[in-house]
Amino acid sequence: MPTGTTDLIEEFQRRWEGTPRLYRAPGRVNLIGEHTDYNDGFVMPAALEFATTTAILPRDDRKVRVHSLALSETAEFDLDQADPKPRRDWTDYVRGVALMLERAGHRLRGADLMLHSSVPLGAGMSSSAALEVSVGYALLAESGLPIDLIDLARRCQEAENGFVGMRCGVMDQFISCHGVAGHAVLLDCRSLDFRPVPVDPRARLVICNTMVHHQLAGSEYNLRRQDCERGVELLSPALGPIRALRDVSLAQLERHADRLPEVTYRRCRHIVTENARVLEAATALENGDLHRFGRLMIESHESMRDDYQISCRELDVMVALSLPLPGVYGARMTGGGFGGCSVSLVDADAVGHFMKSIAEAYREATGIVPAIFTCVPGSHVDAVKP
Ligand code: GAF
Repeated sequence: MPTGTTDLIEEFQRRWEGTPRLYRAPGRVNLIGEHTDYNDGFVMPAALEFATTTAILPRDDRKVRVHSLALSETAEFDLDQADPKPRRDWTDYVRGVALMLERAGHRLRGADLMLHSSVPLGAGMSSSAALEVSVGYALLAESGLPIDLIDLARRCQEAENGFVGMRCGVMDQFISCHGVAGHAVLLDCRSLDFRPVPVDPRARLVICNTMVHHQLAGSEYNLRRQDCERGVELLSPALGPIRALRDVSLAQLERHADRLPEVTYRRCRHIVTENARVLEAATALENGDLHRFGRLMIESHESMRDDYQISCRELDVMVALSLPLPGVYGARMTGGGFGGCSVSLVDADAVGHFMKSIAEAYREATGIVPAIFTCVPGSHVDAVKP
């Protein structure tokens, strides 16, 4: 498995002729604002240094051949195929992105692609968005087409929604397209206005991978989205025309709680309070108030555990074991939920001790060896310089 760009080029040349160009797109960690993106709300992710790299060489026809190094599998499809159907495997991300770009009017060239990713798969670090964005960017660039990063993020989201069948929001694709090194990004998922927020150098972000991934993640995700839509439907007659939970305040939600079934009310409460937390967290980080930021992370985790019910035992254990350790400002699960990672904000001087202690404590509590690493916020999708 190649790790460097030279290795990837050599692997490509072992399979196909010619010298490919490389494009890399990062995965992400979300600092706060979970499941708010598809409610037109606010999120604050950071791009990771882990990334998916696409090696690409354009062809003279409209065929796409794609090889995944991780899976040692090759697939082939034709850009002219009318109405392609999903195959329910990894190739859907590639075929879905090509399809949505074409439908949006981008006439792509056929190409040979080879994929390599350092984003851990299924760990909630957005390996699928990294794959979509690197493939989409590579196809556009090698077709000689102009690249609008907002449009690319939207087309990649459409590929998930309309082809893969995951009703995700735009956060993951957006941060892969707009990550800023050393910064988190505060994003308004309705207007797509965004503002980079520097991550305070006195603290580090530590990602703790529980190493568990529960199968219900995909189906429960879409159910949460339905719960939110139901909330909007039931609140609308009382609140006037609202488009999304983004338009509801906590006071309004409480005033009209009797219109909602208990579960729907709790789902809505997570979204409404989480939106408020994201905005406050951005201000806290900008003001260097790490204690306040950490407190908001903790409240966010509690809301996901109790109201939105997307945590799991291992994530709760990881967060509970993290919080009492010296130098920890806050911790929470990150990403879609039902497994994956937590993210902790830890004093820079305490990071070494934290990483060792949390690994031991989690292994003792669960019998699972976790993966623990510090995260330096990385940059957005780009061509890899030769
Ligand atoms: C997944 C989705 F892809 C995102 O759009 C977002 O909803 C996230 O879960 C939860 O915040 O990563």
